[in-house]
Amino acid sequence: MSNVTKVTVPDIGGATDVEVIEVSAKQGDMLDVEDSIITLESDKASMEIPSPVSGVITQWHIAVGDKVEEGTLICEVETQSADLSSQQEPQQEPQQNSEPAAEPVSAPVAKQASNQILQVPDIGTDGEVEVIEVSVSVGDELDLDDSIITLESDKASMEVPATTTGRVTQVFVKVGDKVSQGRDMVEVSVSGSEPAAAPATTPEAKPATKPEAKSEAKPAAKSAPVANKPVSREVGSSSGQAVLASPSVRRLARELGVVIEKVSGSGRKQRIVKDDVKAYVKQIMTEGVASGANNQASSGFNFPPMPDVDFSSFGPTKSQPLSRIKKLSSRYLHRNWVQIPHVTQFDEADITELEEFRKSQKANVERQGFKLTPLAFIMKAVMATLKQFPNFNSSLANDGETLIVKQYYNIGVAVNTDGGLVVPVVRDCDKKSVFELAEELGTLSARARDGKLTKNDLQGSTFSISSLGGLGGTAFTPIINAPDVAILGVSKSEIKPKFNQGEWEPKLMLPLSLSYDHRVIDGAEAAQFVTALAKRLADIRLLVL
Ligand code: CAO
Repeated sequence: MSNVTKVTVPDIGGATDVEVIEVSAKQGDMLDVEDSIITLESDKASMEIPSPVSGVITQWHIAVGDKVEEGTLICEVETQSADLSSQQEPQQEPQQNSEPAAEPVSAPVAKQASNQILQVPDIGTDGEVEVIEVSVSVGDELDLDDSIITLESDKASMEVPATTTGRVTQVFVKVGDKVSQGRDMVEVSVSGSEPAAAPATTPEAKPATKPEAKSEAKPAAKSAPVANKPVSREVGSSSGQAVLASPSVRRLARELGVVIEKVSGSGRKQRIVKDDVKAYVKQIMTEGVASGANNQASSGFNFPPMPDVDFSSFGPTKSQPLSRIKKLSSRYLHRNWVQIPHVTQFDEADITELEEFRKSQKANVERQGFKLTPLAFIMKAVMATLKQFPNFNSSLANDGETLIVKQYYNIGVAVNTDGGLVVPVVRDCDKKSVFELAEELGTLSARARDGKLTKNDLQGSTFSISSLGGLGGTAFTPIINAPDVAILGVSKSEIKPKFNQGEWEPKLMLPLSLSYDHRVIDGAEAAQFVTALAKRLADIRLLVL
């Protein structure tokens, strides 16, 4: 026998006017118990509402953008009678849906008269939850309700807001930490002697949105509004593309008029953080200014849009999302390719002698736990050549009128990883031996492939090298890694006959491709640079000078 069950919004902590940001089902869909049907977003958290019954949806009543509260009718589901008895309970006893991971409240503990430690509040679980975003740093001025950290369990993401105003003096948590209730988050120096938000520091002061005691809430966790999927997966655009972002980030995006699906997330699992939204806006603004300044239309940059092709009309297709690294790097590669006038100078270096020496040292080096490839020698030779031609170790100031010549030598090395291309930086190459460079290169590329590079590892290059020598090819045109002004491409060495004093001799030749910014470097200078580099590589004695 079938019955129709009205599925309504369960207890969401007393919140009203909560926006529906995602609708995951429609009329005619077959639902299982706990299937997510809608996602709600309040000021402080987003939450999925799971179906309390299984059956077929006969009527759907909710749309994205609707404002709902406990009891709002979501849909009508035709259920089998067996379901009714077992599954309607969560609807019938909405108070069990307590402590939605929404609206967590910090419980500051007085440390000194004017300092407070804000701790992780009751987050509706005894287990540990991962910190996926830390939104404050030492020195930040906190306002009431400013987000301090964002937590993510397998069921929900939630922001923990400040319950006091003041200046952050210490941050005790970092991204990746696993925390539970009571863990210190930050220390805040509160101006004035009284804590600004004293009422929120006690459990009694929790907002009316959390009427139930914690002990009542826990058993109901399974049927609580935070369901079995990460709640911050949102589908808010016509593209239907899912993105991960916390409520405050989405709010910021909305305030700035940004379609959040267009932003590349730099956080874990491609989560979008506030800085990503800001960087996106900055990029749009910069492009706008640049296009205005350059008068694109009259300078031939008024491109027609890319054709919108339905490839499936020609044959079967499969869509797969770009990796996070590819999404991020594609923006910068495109910018650099379009905005920097590139020229590539090709040459070859005779590395016959260098290769003999390298092979003689290979086993010795490998015993020490790292590899000695031609690249370490190339870095050493590049470094010396940069000293000889300082313009290659510079950046063009944004006004386009000043060259900033650097007195330090940091070489960015392109590393191919499963996720895409990254360019970690080997610092102070002028102070390192070939062996030290080889060892550091090995460590950095291993960390790159394990996804363990930090932001710092990727910053501060003065020149870059992209080596495809281990893979093959005779030459290529690398894209300049701005704000560097040049990049050296290295291809696979090959034995070639070279004419020497009336004799043909077999020589191991290394192909070099130097791409340079023609606004900064003239062709003659580039030819001189590569010639000098090739000379150094051909005579390893010059490398020690
Ligand atoms: N010619 C011939 N052989 C070469 C060579 C060259 N130019 N460069 C390296 N090799 C050899 C190495 O000696 C090694 O062989 P042995 O183990 O027998 O010595 C083998 O090729 C593999 O080297 P490798 O690639 O592991 O090491 P590397 O130091 O040359 O490069 C790294 C390290 C991290 C740069 C490289 O692994 C990598 O990721 N390259 C890809 C970079 C990339 O994708 N660039 C394109 C960017 S688009 O602009």
